[in-house]
Amino acid sequence: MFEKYLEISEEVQNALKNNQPVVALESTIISHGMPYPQNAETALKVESIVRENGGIPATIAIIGGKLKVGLSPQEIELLGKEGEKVIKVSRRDIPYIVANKLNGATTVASTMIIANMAGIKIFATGGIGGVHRGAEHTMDISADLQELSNTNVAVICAGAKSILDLGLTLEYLETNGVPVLGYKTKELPAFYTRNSGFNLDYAIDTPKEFAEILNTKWKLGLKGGVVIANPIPEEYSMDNNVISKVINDAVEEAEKLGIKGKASTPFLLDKIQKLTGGSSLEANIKLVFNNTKLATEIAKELCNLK
Ligand code: PSU
Ligand code: MN
Repeated sequence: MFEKYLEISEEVQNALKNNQPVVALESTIISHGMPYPQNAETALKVESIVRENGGIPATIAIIGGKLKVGLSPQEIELLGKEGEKVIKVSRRDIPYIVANKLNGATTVASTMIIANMAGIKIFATGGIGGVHRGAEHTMDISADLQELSNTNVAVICAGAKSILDLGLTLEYLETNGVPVLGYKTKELPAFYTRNSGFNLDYAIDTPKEFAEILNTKWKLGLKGGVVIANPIPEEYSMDNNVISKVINDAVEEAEKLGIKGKASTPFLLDKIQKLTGGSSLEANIKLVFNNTKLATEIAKELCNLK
């Protein structure tokens, strides 16, 4: 059915066939999450981190209407260079972009969908979308959360930025039956910082234990994803007061300008990077590397269980 729209690179196909660990990677983070050239450089470095740790990277995007799993360095460079000109694609955007043979940068939600079609279970990124502050009025809730409740892919992230209402995000995930598991922590990390003040139920100490939980969930037929929350390494974490102030200013400005819908998250990310003079970008890059390494380790353990 969907196969005619899907294009999996030969390397990724072979890896999947031979039960080798494959790690999915998203492309909205490239086109809309970071400035050029750091975006493309980071995406390429992330791929090499997967390889160094014994896995095969599968960066996902829509290119000329094809759901592509495993991009060439040229395609990654294109997504980085074109930046905001590449359409940000979440679940609802896929049909239009594919039917019109366009390029699209995939969010966590749409990357999960395509990874699942390809048979990839582990996906590394920076942060997930969530329930936005003020969502009780705007109803701005990322489609990422809905996808996590439906699609069997684990997302390794550094929690979520406090551009979101982290408490409501956790409530939403709980309602939808999505496990949120901390790596060696019982506190939801807040992306730039290791702490958020919100408790998690379970701290998991090893990649093997994560793999066992994932395997169990899916063997039981409990559909949906898992959020694996991996705190930013201490040495790269930002000062909580500094980053909270910047985020508050960014959220206030977005409200003043009436930024809404899919433009909201990219606007806030860009504003934060500008207001911190690049130090947040550095933290962002480092935490993505950290998540990539953990994701690869979990992918390896999951292969061992099969
Ligand atoms: N949060 C980040 N960096 C990102 C994103 C979120 O810290 O790059 C991107 C991801 O692709 C995520 C998307 O899936 O933004 C969420 O967008 P929205 O809130 O419009 O669903
Ligand atoms: Mn939204």
